[in-house]
Amino acid sequence: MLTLVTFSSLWARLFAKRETKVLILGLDNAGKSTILYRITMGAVVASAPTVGSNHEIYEYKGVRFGLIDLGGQSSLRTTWNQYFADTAAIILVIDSNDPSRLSLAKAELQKLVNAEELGTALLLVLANKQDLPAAEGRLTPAQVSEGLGLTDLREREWQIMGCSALTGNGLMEGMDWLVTKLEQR
Ligand SMILES: Nc1nc2c(ncn2[C@@H]2O[C@H](COP(=O)(O)OP(=O)(O)O)[C@@H](O)[C@H]2O)c(=O)[nH]1
Ligand SMILES: [Mg+2]
Repeated sequence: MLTLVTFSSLWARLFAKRETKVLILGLDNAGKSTILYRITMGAVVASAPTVGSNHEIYEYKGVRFGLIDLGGQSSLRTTWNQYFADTAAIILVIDSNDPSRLSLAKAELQKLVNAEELGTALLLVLANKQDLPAAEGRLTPAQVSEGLGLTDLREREWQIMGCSALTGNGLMEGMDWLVTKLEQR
């Protein structure tokens, strides 16, 4: 009996579907943790600023995603590269309602696209907080794209999607793009 149990757990480990590693990155307060839990639990989960990382497994359209949300405060951003190996995709979350820090986000994006350890990882940019009123300064996805200089990116497959972690709008469209692109690889 004991051998049987041991054998079956070994079997499970050998044949468990490999995780497709996705890093959720962005400045602090962009909405990374809210997006992680909206996607994986379908709900808004109140979260304190992330120290370290949150790791969730999420099965979607046959892909076993390992979603890793890393803390975005400046002291933590320097540790991001420890997670780069074997990354299939990066979800870069932007606070569309924080235009004054868009250039800082662009600088972080430049570091990401120049990081050799990231290889050919896909880049999904989520222009988050689209539920907030444009009249009060919230940028459109096109404005976020322009501010980040996305069209200047060479040799990286990218997509930008407007979304709201509060309503859920746009998030699954982003995941669909990832699944489609991963299937082509
Ligand atoms: N209005 C609005 N607020 C959001 C949205 N996403 C996140 N927030 C809020 O932004 C704050 C920071 O979110 P959090 O997920 O902790 O950001 P993180 O530091 O990137 O992990 C929280 O108060 C969230 O409730 C969104 O789509 N719309
Ligand atoms: Mg967080």
